[in-house]
Amino acid sequence: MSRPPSEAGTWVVLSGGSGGVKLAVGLARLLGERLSIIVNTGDDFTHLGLSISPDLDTVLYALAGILNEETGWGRNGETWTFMRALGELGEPTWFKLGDGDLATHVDRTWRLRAGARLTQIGAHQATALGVRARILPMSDDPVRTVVATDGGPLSFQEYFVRYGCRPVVRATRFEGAAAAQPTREVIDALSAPDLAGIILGPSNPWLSVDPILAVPGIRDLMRTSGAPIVAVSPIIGGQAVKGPTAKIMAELGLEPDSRTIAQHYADLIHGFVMDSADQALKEEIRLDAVVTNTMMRSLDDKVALAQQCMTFCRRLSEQRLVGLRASP
Ligand code: GDP
Ligand code: FO1
Repeated sequence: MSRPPSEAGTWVVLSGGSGGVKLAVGLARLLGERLSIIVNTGDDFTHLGLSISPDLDTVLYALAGILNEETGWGRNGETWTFMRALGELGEPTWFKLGDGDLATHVDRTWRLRAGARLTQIGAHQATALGVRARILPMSDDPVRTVVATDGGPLSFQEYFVRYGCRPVVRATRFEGAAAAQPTREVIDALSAPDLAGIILGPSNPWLSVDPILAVPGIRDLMRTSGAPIVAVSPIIGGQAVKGPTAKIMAELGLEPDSRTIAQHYADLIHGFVMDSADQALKEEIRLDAVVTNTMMRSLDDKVALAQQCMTFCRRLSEQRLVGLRASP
């Protein structure tokens, strides 16, 4: 596969566990260790005594090239002896932990209990699996996404996995966020003097990006970084590529389209990337917008979209410099 020339400087992408991960894979191909991925930890939970961080796992496996691309979570070539034995003991089996995947959670759990920070454990696992990009949990403090549904509040994994996103969502809240702190690593990534751009991946704004932005300080760090901020729409032609984003938007009384996504981020971003299928909506977006293929099926698609986002950021930076020079 041909590799387009990468741009200078360091870059940050914000990601959940699906659309954002695909873009992160493309960016990592171009940038290696010059990329920091700030990952949602609102989906984290303790299950069977194990500390599970699903989005960190998915980013780690995807960048290490061992993600199960069919499910979009877990490792490829996985075996399930542990789950079968767990079922024989009458224990809950709704959340599936493959034998290889189990090692990630056991490693995380004992290291946390020994006093390590989630960030340090992520770095250790990334290095062990040969990942050069920096995978950064949004915080080392616990933040837990709670989904308020018609049937009452549900923890995120109950809503998402146990009940298959079927309950009607009325609101989301991020427990612990107000007291959480961004890590030193996140602060450093967002205040790097050579930061060239910040990209909000095409993740679910309400379930994956908002928890990151809810950590006090992160929005301000983004704004004061001086770097261009662009968001990629996770909605294509009024539908989510995967998962409940469009369903949740409708349940929250919002039009499930790219325009609504742009509005959601309008006070934070400088530019918006939307799919060619939504060309007709471009004029209604009150932001500088790039229309392109955002459907990432192949590695080439991921790298191409990553390159487009970087070129867009570069253009936004240059425009701002020209604007500054032109102002009296
Ligand atoms: P989650 O943590 O599993 O919910 O994953 P994310 O929040 O990172 O991503 C969910 C969103 O990814 C959904 O809204 C999808 O529409 C979007 N998505 C998945 N694949 C693609 C893709 O190839 N292109 C775009 N534009 N969005 C995608
Ligand atoms: N998603 C499922 O739909 N079913 C599962 O049994 C499941 C297990 C699982 C184990 C480890 C892990 O890291 C992720 C896992 N996921 C599973 C994915 C996951 O919980 C969700 O896709 C995310 O939280 C949303 O990003």
